[in-house]
Amino acid sequence: VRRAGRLLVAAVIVVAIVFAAAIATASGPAASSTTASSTVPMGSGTSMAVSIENFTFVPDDFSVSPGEEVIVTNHDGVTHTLTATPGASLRGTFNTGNIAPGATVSFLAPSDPGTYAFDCSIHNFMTGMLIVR
Ligand SMILES: [Cu+2]
Repeated sequence: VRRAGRLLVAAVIVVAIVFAAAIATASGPAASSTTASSTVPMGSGTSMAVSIENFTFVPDDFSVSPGEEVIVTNHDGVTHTLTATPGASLRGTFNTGNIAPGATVSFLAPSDPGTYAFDCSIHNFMTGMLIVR
């Protein structure tokens, strides 16, 4: 009877070990997927929409995350650009190039936090400020 009891205890221990291993295995993938989502670059999955209307950037002052996509749509009948002002910053630059009437162009914000002045390289009186948080 004692021997059967010891065998039962041993069997329970084995079952407990196998069960614990199964739990550890099951929680493994969940833990690694959490790690993967935290390594997604900042700004990914989000974007900032900017319009150009009546020779004005709307909004003309906005904040984005480092590397966030900025989508610029030109609603005017003439070509515009959204271009980092030359010399405004040594940390990064951006330029949509020419945006034809009705067209949409996107670019990625600089990765270094700071304030970046921009204008339309065709109409320098069109100005704005991009802030990377
Ligand atoms: Cu312009």
